[in-house]
Amino acid sequence: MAEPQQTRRAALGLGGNLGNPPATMARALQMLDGHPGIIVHAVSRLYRTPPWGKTDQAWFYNCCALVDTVLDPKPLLHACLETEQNLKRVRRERWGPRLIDIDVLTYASVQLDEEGLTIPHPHMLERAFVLVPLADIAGGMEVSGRAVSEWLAQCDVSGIEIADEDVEWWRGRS
Ligand code: PH2
Ligand code: MG
Ligand code: MG
Repeated sequence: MAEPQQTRRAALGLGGNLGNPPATMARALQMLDGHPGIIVHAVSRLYRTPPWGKTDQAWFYNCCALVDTVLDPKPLLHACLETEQNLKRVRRERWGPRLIDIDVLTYASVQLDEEGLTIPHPHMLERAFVLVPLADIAGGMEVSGRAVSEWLAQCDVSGIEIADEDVEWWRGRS
């Protein structure tokens, strides 16, 4: 008989600033939840966030999710990228360009630095648009030696707004 597969908890960051990001992000979370190896355990509130890095672009919507998964880190990343691609393809064909970004932020207590995948996500601890939603669902989680809420306390959160405070915002939306 096959070994029972171990479930690990991972944190994902989702964002977008083109088209209808809340609908696209909701669809992405539904698709991930529908993956045979992934269960969405918790989703943060939905936020509007000023663009970070390249600032002359539209504001983003951002959220974070905790997932339970039997997938190893690389296959989990591939499931995220596949979800992005499915959504982009559908959107491009039917309603013009839409963008979504799904990043693997953490995976159990794994530290990994491979081509195309670094865990914890290398910029997550400097980015309020990651830490604010992540603190909703995993404020006590240790990342690089400190709790998410401690990293957040050091971070500039100016401009960030709650767009939907119902943590079920992603269910039943298309
Ligand atoms: N993603 C980026 C670059 N800048 N800024 C915000 N507010 N939210 C994002 O998701 C974001 C960003 C590249 O992944
Ligand atoms: Mg990103
Ligand atoms: Mg990405």
